Amino acid sequence: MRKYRTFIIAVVYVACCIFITVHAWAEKIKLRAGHVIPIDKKLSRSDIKGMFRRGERLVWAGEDANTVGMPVGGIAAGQLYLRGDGTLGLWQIFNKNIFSGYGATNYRTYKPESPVDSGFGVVVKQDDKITVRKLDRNFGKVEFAGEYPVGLVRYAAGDFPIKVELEAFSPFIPLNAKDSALPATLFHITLENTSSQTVQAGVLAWLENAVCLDSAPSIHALRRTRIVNEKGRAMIVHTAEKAPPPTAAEQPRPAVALADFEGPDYGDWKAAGEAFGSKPAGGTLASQNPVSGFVGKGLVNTFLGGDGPHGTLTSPPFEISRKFINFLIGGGSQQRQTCINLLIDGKVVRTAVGKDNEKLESHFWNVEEFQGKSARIRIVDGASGGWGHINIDQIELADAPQQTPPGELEDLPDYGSMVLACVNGPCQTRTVLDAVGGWAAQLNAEDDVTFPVSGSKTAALATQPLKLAPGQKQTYTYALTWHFPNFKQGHEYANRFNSASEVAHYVLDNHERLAGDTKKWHQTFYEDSTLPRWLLFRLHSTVANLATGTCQWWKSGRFWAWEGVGCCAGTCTHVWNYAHAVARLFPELERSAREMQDFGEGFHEDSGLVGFRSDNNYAADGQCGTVLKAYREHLMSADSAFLKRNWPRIKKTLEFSIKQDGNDDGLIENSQHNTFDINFEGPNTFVGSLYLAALRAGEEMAKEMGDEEFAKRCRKIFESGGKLSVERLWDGEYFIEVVDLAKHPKFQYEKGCLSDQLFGQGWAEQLGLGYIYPAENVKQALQSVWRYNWAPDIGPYNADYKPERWFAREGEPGLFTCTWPKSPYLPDGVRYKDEVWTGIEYQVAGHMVWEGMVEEAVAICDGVQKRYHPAKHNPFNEIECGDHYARAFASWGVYTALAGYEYHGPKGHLGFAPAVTPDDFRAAFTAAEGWGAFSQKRKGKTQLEQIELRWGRLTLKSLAFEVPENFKPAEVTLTMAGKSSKCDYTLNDRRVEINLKDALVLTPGQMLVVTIQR
Ligand SMILES: [Ca+2]
Ligand SMILES: [Ca+2]
Ligand SMILES: [Ca+2]
Repeated sequence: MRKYRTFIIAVVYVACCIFITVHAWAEKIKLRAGHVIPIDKKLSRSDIKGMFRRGERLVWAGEDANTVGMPVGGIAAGQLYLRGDGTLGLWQIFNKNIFSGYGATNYRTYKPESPVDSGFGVVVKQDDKITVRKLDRNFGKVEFAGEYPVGLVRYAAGDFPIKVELEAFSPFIPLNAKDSALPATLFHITLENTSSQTVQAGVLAWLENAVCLDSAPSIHALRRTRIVNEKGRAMIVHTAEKAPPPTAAEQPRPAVALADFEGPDYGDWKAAGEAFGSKPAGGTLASQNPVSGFVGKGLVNTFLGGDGPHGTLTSPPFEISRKFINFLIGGGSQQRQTCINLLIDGKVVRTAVGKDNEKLESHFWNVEEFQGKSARIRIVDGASGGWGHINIDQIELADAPQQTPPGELEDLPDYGSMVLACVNGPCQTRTVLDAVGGWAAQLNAEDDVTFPVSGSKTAALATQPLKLAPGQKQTYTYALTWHFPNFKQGHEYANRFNSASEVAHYVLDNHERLAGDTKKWHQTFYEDSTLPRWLLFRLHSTVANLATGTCQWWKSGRFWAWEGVGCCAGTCTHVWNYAHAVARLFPELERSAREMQDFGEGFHEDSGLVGFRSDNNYAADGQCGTVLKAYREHLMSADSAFLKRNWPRIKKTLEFSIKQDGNDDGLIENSQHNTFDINFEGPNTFVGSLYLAALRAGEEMAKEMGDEEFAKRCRKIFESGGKLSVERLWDGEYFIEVVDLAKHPKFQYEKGCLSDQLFGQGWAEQLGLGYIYPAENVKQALQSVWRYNWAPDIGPYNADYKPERWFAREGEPGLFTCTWPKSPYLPDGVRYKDEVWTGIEYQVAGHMVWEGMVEEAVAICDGVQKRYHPAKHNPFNEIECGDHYARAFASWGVYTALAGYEYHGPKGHLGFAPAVTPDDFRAAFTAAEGWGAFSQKRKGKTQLEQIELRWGRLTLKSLAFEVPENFKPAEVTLTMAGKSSKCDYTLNDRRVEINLKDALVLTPGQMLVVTIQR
């Protein structure tokens, strides 16, 4: 529990004090001339007041909502976006390996695309005329008001009698991972008649058959779409199946050669740029690995002069006179960069890339749908880095694919099923579609239809328009579900379901509970809280990363993650050091990562090394963090089973770090690989504080396990380390790194101010482990991070010091990784020094809250919120090395800090010490088996605490709260279920701790009231 805290917000004299302190500080310190980050952040009183205002739900409309892509699929079930206008986008649910980038290009403004046709529309029948208005940006006034996990879009138009509210979400119930990991999205569409006359209205819903979305161009199969009624539900069921063998009449015609690249030049193909030269290659080119698999003596090979050059090679127009185009392809795998494209009317309709392999392999496109059309082929080399070239040969038109398909249909990653189900049946689809006419008449309403995968069909469900009186509302419920089980490690969801239909029935059979619990969480977290609504939005938005390509939940039960979507494998220990959200909301997922990865596959029994990507490699920060995470996972458990099972390996993990320390003095001084993808080469408090916090966690766990000897050893090393760190690493204002720059000139920070210098202290607060350095040093160092590293506008500093990757633009605020405010800037210093990472910002902000720097903490979060305004960037996609970066899960550490949350599941201990508005505070909390709302009110001589359970169960054996200064409790009363009793308590400084004689177990709806009387 924190002992010093800023309680009063935006009070004039506080602002004045800050102003005065800042000036006194600025006079004392001589800043390096190039350090252009202002010490006075010039936050006005009204700025601060605005940040702390409770405020309303955030709403964005028009262009402002353009970039919105809110994940609305289940945890680890792919990545499906609800876009700003309520349409669906992205659709990465087909097990395709998506690499979203190394970060350099990710921070850009764009609208998420949609490769699948789907949507909803309002059907209105007036004067016997039936019309449909689609729920999209063209409806009229369209507002996005989604708060993860519940998407919300409102539609209204002056020329339309119906106002619409669309809710879209996947069931999301903290502590119930399985029901939150459904490959499903629920839609509630509420129509309201806002006119003065009765209107007949209903809903039209449509969904394309996108089964085999990626493999369709290169397989010969059929899509099948059925419209069925099951359990009173109208359902579109999309599947795919094998195509029957060709009949005699369909016997293949002879193939037509398009190009074999055997001539002395490219003939009538036109080369542009440098990469293709003037003639086909004769095989392997200079300094290239051996090229094989081509036919004859010539081929297209753009490794001419290495990977550097770019260019294109374009065929003359030809008629697509067969069902397939066959060719051989090798080289780079970059989409749009090293590819062969089929162009019709100048548009790319088919594309293929290599597999980062010089060997050419056969590939084909199914072009049945384009037969008779004129087309061209263009081979593209637009890449310069590794594998920045392409190899092509032997292009022909044929009636049969030259290659066997990429596997049996049933084994393809995108083979499976999709369902759109409506509970408001029965539908009158054909009648409605025909009456509407136009585009609607093209929609498919047949009971059962099969067609080649190369074609596309969109099926529809339309409800019969019903009478709506003026002011009357009607809600329609839909479930979109998918089932694509052919993922390399399998999907957890496929253990429970065999098809999208099964998922749909499960979701709708349990609709009331699944939707009810999801909305109860939304209500508890957003609606009932006293915290600023925008801040709640920000801190919960990152949780959406769970429902993106970043996270996987395997068939084995193991939770696994990239760092960002498709980038940097292996639930990296040092990136996940920052992540708190998953551990607090779905602790079973984090426990599985500990047991099945860190203390499982990635654990080295001989040494205690935890391979930081489940491999053989050591990361100093990740190794220490693993011990901290293990303790946190224990705290979030209902009993000690997790600790007991894993203790031997947790202890070995810590012993590995102690071995790095070498002499038990509490300082690690050897080479320390870490999350900045470099090694620190001397003692520092970034790794050092994590090490000391890990020793404290080790001490606590050893005590619980009855290993007194190890507990004592941890304590001793910890105490020495804290003392020596101050002696050797304290520069008077913050902690530095002691390193010999002559020996290690690269990647050190030495006298710099590293934002993460107190990372382990922040962790210690999260886990109730207390101070690891003297409180005054911690506070001053954190002040220094604020003063020296947070810029209200990153522009001026980044103009001089360009970051490796831009995650903030001129005019935007941000916290730099590392600066050198008082000593020469180290151009070769710590990698990523000039970048802004949201994960570090949340880590620092969370710690600031614990140390009483609440305004600074909230200002940092406000900076993130400003950068991720949807006019610029998708507010649900915080970027670092790739999209939906896992480090951003650190936001939950800010949330728990704001509530002053402390919890020990096996001990049944729960405590709160709100950091904002402690006189009237309310917020959601999670525990090992249940969640609910905590509230605190202070009035006169009474401090009232209410712990209300809303889901699951909560076992309590002890409680802790914080009273104001000079508040001397005289009596503490517990009330539950109408029964009150006085109880014993202890008072330590401002901390009131209550030990219950008998454990209490709260069930949903029950409330425990604690009255502390002065
Ligand atoms: Ca050839
Ligand atoms: Ca190239
Ligand atoms: Ca040492």
